[in-house]
Amino acid sequence: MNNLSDFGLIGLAVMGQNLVLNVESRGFQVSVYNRTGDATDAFVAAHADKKLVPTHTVAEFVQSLSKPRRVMLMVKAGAAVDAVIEQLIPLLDANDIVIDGGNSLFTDTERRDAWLTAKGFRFIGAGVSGGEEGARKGPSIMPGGPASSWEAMRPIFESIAAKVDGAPCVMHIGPGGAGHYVKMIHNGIEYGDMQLICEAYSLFKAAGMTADEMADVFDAWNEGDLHSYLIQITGKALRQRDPETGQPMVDLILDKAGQKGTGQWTLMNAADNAVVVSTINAAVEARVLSSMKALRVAASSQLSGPEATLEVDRQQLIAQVHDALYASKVLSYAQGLDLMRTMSDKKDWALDLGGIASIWRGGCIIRARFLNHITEAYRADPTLPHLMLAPFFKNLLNTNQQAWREVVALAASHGIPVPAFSASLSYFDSLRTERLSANLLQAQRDFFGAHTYERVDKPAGQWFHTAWPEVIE
Ligand code: NBP
Repeated sequence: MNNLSDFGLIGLAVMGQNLVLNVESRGFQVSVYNRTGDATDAFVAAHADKKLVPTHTVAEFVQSLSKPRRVMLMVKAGAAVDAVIEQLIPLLDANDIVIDGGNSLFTDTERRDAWLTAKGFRFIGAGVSGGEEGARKGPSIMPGGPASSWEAMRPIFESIAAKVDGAPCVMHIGPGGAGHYVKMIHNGIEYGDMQLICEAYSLFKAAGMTADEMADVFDAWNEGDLHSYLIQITGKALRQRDPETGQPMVDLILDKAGQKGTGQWTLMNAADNAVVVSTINAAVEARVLSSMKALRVAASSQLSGPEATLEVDRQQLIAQVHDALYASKVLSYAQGLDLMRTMSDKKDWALDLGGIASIWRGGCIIRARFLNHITEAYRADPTLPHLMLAPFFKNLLNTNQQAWREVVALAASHGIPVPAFSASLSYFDSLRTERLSANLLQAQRDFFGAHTYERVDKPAGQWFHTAWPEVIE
C-alpha cells in the first residue's frame, strides 16, 4: 500500500461503505473514518484484501491523505455535515477538496460553499443517486461547485460512475448548490414515477389481477417504451413471496408510505418559484394521505363510494393503463425540467437539461429508456420552452391521451384514487387550453379587492377596474 491515500471518505453507513468499495475497485487507495470507530474496524476487517486505510480520529484521517486532499462526506444530511466540516476545517490545507455526497438541501450547500471557499478550501456538493447498489456498482453523480474543483475530482467521479453507451453518468452540473438542487429534482421526479406505478397497480388490483399476473405485465412493460429500473423492480417486488406465509410479499406490507423530505423540498422550491409540479405534488401528498392509516380506516366505514371493482376487458385495461402511465410520466418529467429551467435562469446556473437527462440514464433510481428522448429534445432545441412541445413528446401525448382520459374517468367512476394520473391530465389540459376560466377569477379579484384586470380587446399591460354592484347580505 502507498503511504498516503488518493481519496478519503467519512461516514461508513450503507452509502459510504459501498462508495468506498467502488472507488477502491477502480485502483485508488482509500482512507476511511466513521464517528463510531467500531463500524470502521468491522468494515475494514470485512474487506481485508482491499486497499483501505482505517483511521480513528479526524486528524489521523486527514494526515493519511495525499494533497490536495479529496475528502468525501457520506453522513446523514443536515447538522451532521456541518459538525464534520467544523472538525475538518482546522486540519485541512488551502485547495483541499471537501465533497458532500449526501442528500443535502441545496441552500445548505450554498452556505457551506461560501463558508469553505472563504477559508481557501474547495467544496463540491454532489448528489449521488442509485442507493446501495448504485453506490457499489456505479451511481449517477451530480456534482456542483466551481469548474476547477470538478476538474480535480473528474478522474475519480468518472471512474466510479455508472456508464451508459460508454459515457459516465456524471457531469459538472453547475456552480454552488446546483448539483444538490438537481439531485433534489431527481428525487421529486422519482416520487412521481413511483406513485404512477402504484396507481397502475391499484387499477389492476381492482380488476382482480393477482400479484403474479401484475408482475407479468410489469415485466412485459420493461421490454418496451416504459423500460426502467422502477418498472423492473416493481415486477420483481410483485413476484416476491413471503417465506413465512407463502403469500405475495406486497400483500403483507402495511400501506403507510415513508419519506425523507426531498419530495417536500421540491414542492417548496416549486412554490417559491411559482412553477407547477402537480404530478410530484400529488405523489408527495399521496404518501402523506397513506400515512394517515387510522383516519382512513375510520373513514372507510363512514364515507360511502362506488364499488372499487373493475369489470372490464383486462387486456384493454392493461393497454390503456400503459398509455396513461407513459403520458403521466412525461408530465412528471416535464414539470421537473420546467422547475430546473426556471431556477437555472434565476441563479445563472446554465443547466444543461439534455445533459442532465443523459446522466440519469444509468446508475440512478429513475434510469429509464425514455430519457434518451429528453436528451434528444434538448439537443435539437436547447431553448425548448417546455418538454411537452418537443416533437416526440407532443406526438406521444396526442396519441396516448384518449386512453389516459378513459383511465382517469374509469378510476373516478369507481372511486379508485389516482391522484397523480389525474393531476397530470389536468396539467396537460390546462396547458393546452387557450382560454381558461381565469377571466372570471380576475373579475372576482377586482370585485372584492379592486385588483384590476387586463382586457382581451385592449393592449396588454393596460389595467382596468369595474365599479361592481354593491353586495347586500
Ligand atoms: P445515514 O443517512 O443513515 O447516516 C449515517 C452516517 O452518518 C453514519 O456513518 C453516522 O455515523 C454518520 N453521522 C451521523 Br448520523 N451524525 C454524525 C455526526 N454528528 N458526525 C459524524 N458522523 C455522523 O447514512 P446513509 O443511508 O448511508 O446515507 C448517507 C447520505 O447519503 C445521506 O445524506 C443520505 O440521504 C444520502 N443518500 C442515501 C441513499 C440511500 O439509499 N440510503 C441514497 C442516496 C443518497 P455513526 O455510525 O457514528 O452513527
